[in-house]
Amino acid sequence: MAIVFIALGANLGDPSSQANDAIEAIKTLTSTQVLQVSPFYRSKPLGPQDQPDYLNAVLKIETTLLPLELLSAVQEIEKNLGRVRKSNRWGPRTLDLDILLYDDLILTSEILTIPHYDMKNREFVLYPLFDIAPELVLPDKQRISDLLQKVPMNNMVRW
Ligand code: ROI
Repeated sequence: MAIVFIALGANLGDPSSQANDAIEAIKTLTSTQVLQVSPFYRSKPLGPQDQPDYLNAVLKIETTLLPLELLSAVQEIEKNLGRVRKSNRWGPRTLDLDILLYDDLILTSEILTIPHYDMKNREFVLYPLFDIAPELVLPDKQRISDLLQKVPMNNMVRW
């Protein structure tokens, strides 16, 4: 069994129902349990500002799926819940599910990078992650509590 943290983001349609649907869908994956769900936050868009605020949250799951199997599974959920992948990488999205951490694995490949390449800089990842895992230490031995000190809330509030 691996312990995995997944970031959830949405800023189109009805973000909270997409988030809840995504959590329900993750619960149905083979040999996967959702252990914790962070509070939902409302964050300012990173990237172009002419898009709605985001709903962001983080989930802690336990799974026997391997990293690439889990990636396919969450991409399938994104697709089923209506995400249209736009050419604009920084544009709005109905649902985004990113694997942040997979045990203490460090993986760099064309398809998947773990830990998530920018997680240490994103308030909308660090704060919900801290809510559910305040003692967490990243594979590079950095503590979530130390990382949090360096990243301001940037007007993020509870959803
Ligand atoms: N900005 C916020 N606040 N939250 C996100 O989840 C998010 N996701 C993205 C980009 C476009 C980088 N901006 C975001 O993919």
